[in-house]
Amino acid sequence: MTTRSLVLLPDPVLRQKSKPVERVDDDIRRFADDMLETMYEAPGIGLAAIQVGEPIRLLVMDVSKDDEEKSPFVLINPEIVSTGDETSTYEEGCLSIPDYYAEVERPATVTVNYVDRDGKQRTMDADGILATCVQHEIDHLNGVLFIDHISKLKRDMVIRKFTKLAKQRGGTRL
Ligand code: K1U
Ligand code: ZN
Repeated sequence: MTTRSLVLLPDPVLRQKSKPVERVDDDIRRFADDMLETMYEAPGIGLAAIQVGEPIRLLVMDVSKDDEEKSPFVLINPEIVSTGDETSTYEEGCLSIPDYYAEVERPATVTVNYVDRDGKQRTMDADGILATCVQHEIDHLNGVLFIDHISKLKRDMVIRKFTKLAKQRGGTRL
């Protein structure tokens, strides 16, 4: 397994809409394993393929706590098929926008259809942080960032800050 470089704001790659995965084969499984390793190393609780520069509809998540057994998920071609009526607000972060956090309100429960790493069609009923995380990651597959859910004033400030940092660093890869 290998870790991959993370794509950072304001890289335009993050605004691409990712394409469906046509076939779940060994290459995709290897890529999913690299994604999990990259997420654990960061560390993070989720990661979408576009965040490592691959515009395909694949994401990984593990919201287990440090003192719990690992609980990795690989979701290929995920689709939100329903959301509950209640909302919840969570302070979100993003590995592509390091060290910036903001409260985002989203549906508290979601049902997601997806294909797993064995190519099997599955359904996930998510609540709590898992529901927040899967919505954040599916947003990434559509070129949407969590800062798109906050005020324009705050968003513009964050984009300005990361544009300046990218110029100092000489790029948008970490
Ligand atoms: O998609 C990403 O950029 C990963 C992101 C996922 C996420 C976090 C919070 C709410 C929704 C989605 C992260 O993992 S940021 C890092 C983080 O939240 C974290 C890191 C270590 C331990 C616990 C949380
Ligand atoms: Zn993110």
